[in-house]
Amino acid sequence: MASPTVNFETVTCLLDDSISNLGFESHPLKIGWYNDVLPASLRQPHHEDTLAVVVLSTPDMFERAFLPFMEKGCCQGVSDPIDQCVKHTINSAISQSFPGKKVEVSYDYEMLPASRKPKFLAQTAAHVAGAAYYYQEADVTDHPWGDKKKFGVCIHPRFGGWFAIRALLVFEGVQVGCEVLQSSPPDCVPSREARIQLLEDFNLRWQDWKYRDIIPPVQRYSQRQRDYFSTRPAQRPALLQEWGFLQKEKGGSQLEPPASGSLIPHSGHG
Ligand code: B12
Repeated sequence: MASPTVNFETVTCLLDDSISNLGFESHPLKIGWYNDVLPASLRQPHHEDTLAVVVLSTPDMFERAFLPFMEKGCCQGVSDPIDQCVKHTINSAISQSFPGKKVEVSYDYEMLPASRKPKFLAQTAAHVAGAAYYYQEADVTDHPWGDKKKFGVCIHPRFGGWFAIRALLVFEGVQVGCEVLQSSPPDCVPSREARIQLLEDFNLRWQDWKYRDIIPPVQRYSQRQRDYFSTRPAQRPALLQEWGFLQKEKGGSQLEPPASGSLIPHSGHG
């Protein structure tokens, strides 16, 4: 069977066939849209017309992909279980949907070895793809924080803050024509007051989940998913064992707590 044509219109349909029922969403973009807002040191080393896709996980990912992945005993070694599950899901989807195509994948938890910078800026990618508005300090007129830096946060039009940005897929050699126009992400937090609230909730008290409810979401993380992500990464293997998803093996657990040299300080985040 001939492989299907991959272009801006078809790429997310093809991908969604394998990953949407597992709690993932995909959004196409052109590399130029991403590179245009970044300094040279953070740009993707691809032609501006190259097709890319940003992949998000939705609240369903935990029950539809992660727990079954653990149940099947697919989690091996020391790296973070969520990261392993996301990688496994995306790699399988690529081989199934784009056989023979060269697709370069960068995950949210990966850093460039030389610069120690993230391999891709997940929030910038989600914004330029029109998937989730990236609210930054600069989006608050006359902000009240002086020189105390506030990290920005993306808000999804349906899930509010109840999602994560997992990967950037670059389809090397697939070019997007100039007829494809970029669309802005929905600005679901338009007022200055709500943006201040959002950035303060995200920076000062993200552990209480409140920033995620800045707009009423269609779905939130389940209690079990919240319990998992509220647990420190080093204690998560013990929690999975308690839930019966990891067997204790002689001489140690099947999964050790993530090594301190792990890729990004909080990989496996939600
Ligand atoms: C390093 C990191 C951290 C660090 C530092 C925080 C930070 N933001 O730098 C620590 C460990 C503290 C951290 C903590 C958390 N993090 Co964190 N983190 C990251 C990570 C890996 C890289 C962020 C980074 O270094 N960016 C580099 C800086 C320089 O980028 P920047 O500030 O966006 O600046 C660029 C833009 O402004 C751009 N730009 C300029 N002009 C314009 C104009 C436009 C229109 C646009 C779009 C862009 C743009 O240019 C700048 C660069 O020059 C990302 C995943 C990733 N790969 O991106 C997750 C990520 C940002 N973290 C995330 C989360 C959820 C958290 C936590 C809540 C923990 C958790 N439960 O997972 C906490 C929140 C803590 C807090 N108070 O901020 C989520 C945010 C999701 C969202 N909805 O936005 C991400 C995206 C991970 C994910 N998989 O979803 N994090």
